[in-house]
Amino acid sequence: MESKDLDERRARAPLSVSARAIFEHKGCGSAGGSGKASCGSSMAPADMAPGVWEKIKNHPCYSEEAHHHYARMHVAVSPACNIQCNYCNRKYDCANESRPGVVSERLTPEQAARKTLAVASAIPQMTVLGIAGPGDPLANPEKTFKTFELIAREAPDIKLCLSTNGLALPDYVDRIKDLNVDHVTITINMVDPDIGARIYPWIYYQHKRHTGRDAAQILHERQMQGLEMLTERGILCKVNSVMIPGVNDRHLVEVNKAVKSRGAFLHNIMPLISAPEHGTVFGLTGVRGPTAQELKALQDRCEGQMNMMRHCRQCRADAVGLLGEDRSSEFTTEKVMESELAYDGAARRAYQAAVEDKRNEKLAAKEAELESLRGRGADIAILVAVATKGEGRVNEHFGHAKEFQIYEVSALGAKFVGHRRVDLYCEGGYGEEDTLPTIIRALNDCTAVLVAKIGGCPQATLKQAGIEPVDSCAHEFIDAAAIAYYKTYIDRVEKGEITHLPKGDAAIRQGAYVAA
Ligand code: CLF
Ligand code: SF4
Repeated sequence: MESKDLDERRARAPLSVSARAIFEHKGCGSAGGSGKASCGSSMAPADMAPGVWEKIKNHPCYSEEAHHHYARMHVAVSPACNIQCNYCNRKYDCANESRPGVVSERLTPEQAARKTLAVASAIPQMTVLGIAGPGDPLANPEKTFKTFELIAREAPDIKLCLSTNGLALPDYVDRIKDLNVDHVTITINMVDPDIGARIYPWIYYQHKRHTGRDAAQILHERQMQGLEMLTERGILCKVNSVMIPGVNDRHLVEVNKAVKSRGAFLHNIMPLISAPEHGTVFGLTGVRGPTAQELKALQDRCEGQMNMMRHCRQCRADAVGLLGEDRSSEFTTEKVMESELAYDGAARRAYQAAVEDKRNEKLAAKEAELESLRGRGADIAILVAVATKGEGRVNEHFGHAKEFQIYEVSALGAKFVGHRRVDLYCEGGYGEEDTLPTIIRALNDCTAVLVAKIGGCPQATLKQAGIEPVDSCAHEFIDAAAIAYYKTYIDRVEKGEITHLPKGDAAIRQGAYVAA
């Protein structure tokens, strides 16, 4: 009840100008297929404040379309945590941003700054430096802020980003603002302390351990306060929520409303990854993760309210590269300390200008395909899976894909709705027949899979499973290829060659990701 009162008071409170600009932006998903520019294009949407667009356009997490082109890196400088989540095992990274079962290499702030410069030299499209673990960055404030200070001085073009459980956030908002940290993620899994007590066994706050409902109440109030303080200062806030079936799955709609009313820009609902071998309370007590369709249904339900992020890869605390790829093994401390730094701001700007040209080319291709789609297939929506290694193109072989991107295609166009991690089909040049069933389970709700190339054997097995393999669009832009496939699908339905049938559900891979 206390929480509800707090909610109502906050909902009535006036929003700052920047918070209102965010609040009033109706969401990327709603504009996706209309043909007008959205968060998914390289031009500012008509309904978004230009200042907000400047902050998100090259951020791979805040803009879905940017994540095909721009990379982020994390530095693991924050080992300690001030709370306990039932989906976390402290042997590993913070599962608020990382999948359980992943261990990152711990760095000092000086090592972290050197690593950032090394990565910025080698990967000119790396635009964002995030601190997201392995514990909570604000439970390690000196290490976190020292790292940001060093990077702001040495590489001012890199955006700074922070992810926190929010408990200590109100104490550090002014420091975050002073350091020009434009993006802060808060993991908020509940606004009802009774539900919170099922997720958080304890928190450590003001030199005291709190447990049960009391702990969840404090955490909730600190999270809401921190979110409001950030949005009042014009700092973009993303909220991560872990969807825990049977615990907070229905409740996350309330969370969505509460964070939207406080000016959060983006909501990222992530699946619980839960298996006994992770050693977490949820894993050991049989709390399962959601299926792909359960996750999508919840994200769809919240999408009318605000921008939903669906491309999160729950990446490790030392992740490097495009979302979905992991180049952290190329930048170990040993390699970074030995490497010659060649940070060149002008070269980075030139590279990024070329990336923007490609983005605009991609947008033009999508618009052209969309135009040819007008009025077709009004009530048919299908999912297609895509094998890609970046640049928004169908450019990966079926057997080399570690994940497939999922697009929902309808008369409104193609919309990114998620991704599915899979085990590699092709190892050492040979197809692993054992992995095919797991790939099919991950793509079971898809009508087709668009790939750059695919062998005869997996083609036959996919067809038997009702998933059409398509390699005729190799190296084309994804949106345009997906729309083109949709048109051929509708043609065949209209001619009576095939029958459009609803598809089943699909599985989200529960194993911890291991970098290749
Ligand atoms: Fe890192 Fe997080 Fe910043 Fe992105 S990740 S701190 S906002 S730069 Fe992104 Fe990775 Fe998902 Fe995080 S895909 S886990 S949402
Ligand atoms: Fe683990 Fe992160 Fe939760 Fe801390 S906040 S207990 S590190 S998941």
